[in-house]
Amino acid sequence: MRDTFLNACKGIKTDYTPVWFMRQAGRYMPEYQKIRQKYDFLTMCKTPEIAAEVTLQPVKILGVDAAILFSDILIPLEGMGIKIEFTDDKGPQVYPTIKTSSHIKFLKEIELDLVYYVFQTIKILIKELEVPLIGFAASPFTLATYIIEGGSTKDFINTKRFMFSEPEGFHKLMKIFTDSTIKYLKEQIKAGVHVVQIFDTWAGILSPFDYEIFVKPYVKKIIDSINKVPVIYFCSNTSGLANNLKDLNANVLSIDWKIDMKDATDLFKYHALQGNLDPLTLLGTEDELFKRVKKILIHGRLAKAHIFNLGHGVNINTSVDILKKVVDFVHEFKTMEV
Ligand code: 1CP
Repeated sequence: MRDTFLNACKGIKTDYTPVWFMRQAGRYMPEYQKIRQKYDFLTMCKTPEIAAEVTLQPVKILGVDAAILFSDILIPLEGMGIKIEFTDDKGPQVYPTIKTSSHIKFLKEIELDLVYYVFQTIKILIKELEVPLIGFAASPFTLATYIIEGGSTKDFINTKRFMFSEPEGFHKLMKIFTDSTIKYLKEQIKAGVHVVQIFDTWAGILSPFDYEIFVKPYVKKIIDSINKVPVIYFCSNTSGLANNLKDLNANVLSIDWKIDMKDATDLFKYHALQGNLDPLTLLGTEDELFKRVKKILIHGRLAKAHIFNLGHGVNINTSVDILKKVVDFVHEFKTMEV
């Protein structure tokens, strides 16, 4: 197996910078669209042969250094008594919603048998892959936003109302998600994933004060209970939360583009860093794009170890050819003059 990515996760300096992209499997890719026209998204996630095939697409087409399990952060809810649906217009829909403490009874700790297809997909993949496989879960807070709001949101009003009016109930919810997430990730590791990533996509909507109270203790518990494989923690608003993230025990911090890579290497000396290209630079000219890619790579050399990635997922309008050029550029950069 090509182990450059795995070494970087362990904080070992590598002879070239490994690269993969968050949301590297998805609708920007014609090969994905071809399968997606035949099946809805949830069917794709629940059919191990299809999920495995889609996981492999970016590895084969782009030549990235890691694969990420094709699934979704909301999938574990299916094992917790909650129904999920993905609609083309409104995005994910979740029900019943949990808007107050009195609704917590709808949620039960995860039953792994109900999401067996996730572990089957992993077992297929580890036989076929020549690069490491990343498993994942959402942080309890990010997952909670979907179950409280009933889907995607822009303002998080219900989430914050719950949090600030019934903090004890909110903590109870976080605890259920934390215990289930640990079980879920450990089962992915047992099935064979080489690394796990925790997605905290929405933690950045909180003040650092509230991050400390409502997010960090639970993320910390998850990270500290995973000791067989490296852990990557992705959190939006890295710059605003920098002081809060510093002492997390994750092997890798995945950072967004709102912090300069050089500043990040000063702040996070003991973590390997992953990131941090603005995904929408991929929609601009190659000249503008590669100026930024190069700058990130140069500063990434100052990190304990660096994995090139975006600061968030690939946008649907991105060209496959451009992504492939970025992969080649990152791989060849070691020999370039700076
Ligand atoms: O219609 C389609 O084809 C489905 C689009 C799609 C895909 C391809 C969704 C719906 N999810 C996924 C796959 C997915 N989601 C992966 C695996 C593929 C890969 O990375 O290559 C992963 C890791 C996720 C994780 C995920 N899902 C996150 C965290 C990462 C991030 O982007 O911040 C979040 C927030 C979701 C929720 C989600 N899934 C899908 C949608 C439309 C949404 C809503 C996003 C929102 O609320 O704005």
